[in-house]
Amino acid sequence: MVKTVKNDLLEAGLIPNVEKYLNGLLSSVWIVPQTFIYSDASPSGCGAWVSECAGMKWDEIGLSLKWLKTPLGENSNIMIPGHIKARQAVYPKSKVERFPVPDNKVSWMLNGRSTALSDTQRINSAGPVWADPDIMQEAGPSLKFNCVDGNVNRISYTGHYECIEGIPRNPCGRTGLMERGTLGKWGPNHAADPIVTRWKISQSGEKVLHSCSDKPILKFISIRRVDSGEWAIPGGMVDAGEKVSQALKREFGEEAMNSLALEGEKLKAVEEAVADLFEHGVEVYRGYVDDPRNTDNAWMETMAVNYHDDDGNSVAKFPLHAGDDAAAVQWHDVGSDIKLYASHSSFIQLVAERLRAHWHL
Ligand code: RP5
Repeated sequence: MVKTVKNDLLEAGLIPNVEKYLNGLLSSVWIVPQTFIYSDASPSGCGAWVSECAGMKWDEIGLSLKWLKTPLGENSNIMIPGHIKARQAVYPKSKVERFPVPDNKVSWMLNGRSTALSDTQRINSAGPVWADPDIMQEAGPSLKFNCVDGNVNRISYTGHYECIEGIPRNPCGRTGLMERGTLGKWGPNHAADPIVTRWKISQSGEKVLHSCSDKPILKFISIRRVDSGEWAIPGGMVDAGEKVSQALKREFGEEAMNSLALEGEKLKAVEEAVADLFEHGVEVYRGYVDDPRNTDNAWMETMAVNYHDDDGNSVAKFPLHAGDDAAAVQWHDVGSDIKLYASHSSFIQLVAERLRAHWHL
């Protein structure tokens, strides 16, 4: 069975290193840069999922295997876990419980269920102002998906997504919860994640090498989120009509340098420092985010960009002050044991790979 699917994929010219993934690296649902999303639990469960797909045409299988692009290219071995935090039992900031979705029921191809909300459970349905209207109601307004709708970008980095009776469907499959949740938009919600890095330097001015990997240790700027208390990249939503490059700068300024509380000369100095640093970024990821707020009909996507200060002359001197929805801000060693929000750990791993820095052993 595995062979059948594998051959289909290879014939379609889609998965050059499929062998590796089918032979042991799979666990749960993964987004593999430049390769695919695969819905399965484990190498041993792989056969079960593949059996259920046996006999399906490539197009049908393609509904649960989706292509994503990252600039790191297909030589990257890094797999970005998709759809694990987006299935956590209790929906954030609520008492609503998701219907449990085991790994082999994530795919829309297979029968499964999600929790339908009652009126009292509905989260954010009556607002706030930046949120979409309720399109679930019979006479509800219709929105235009898979395109730029007014000044709202409803195009997904993952490609064309399905809409069933006008309601968009999560391209990574079932989450156990219907509707929009606390996200503002039905369908993709676009964010921008600036990953600001520098090397860890010893007192004598040398790069600090990790004692086991012998690779230099990177540091990155992280914020503690007010909502979940988790450490995260200082990213945020791209506003309607805003360019991603602007959102990257704005979010970093607001969350890591508290620019919203500054004015006059101080604000100007911060804006100039951020503008200088953000002149030369390298995109490391664009695509789906495994965010705990995701639902069957609304999900996070992001573009993550690395701004690396190689000689430590600019970023290291930044006056960091937490602001907006950040409770704290600090430099963290890449590869340390802190757990990061959503898929952020995978984005940091992409940066570590790019800069040949130490990552977890
Ligand atoms: C994550 O949520 C993105 O990666 C980004 O960091 C963040 C944006 O949401 P807010 O911080 O604006 O809540 O999925």
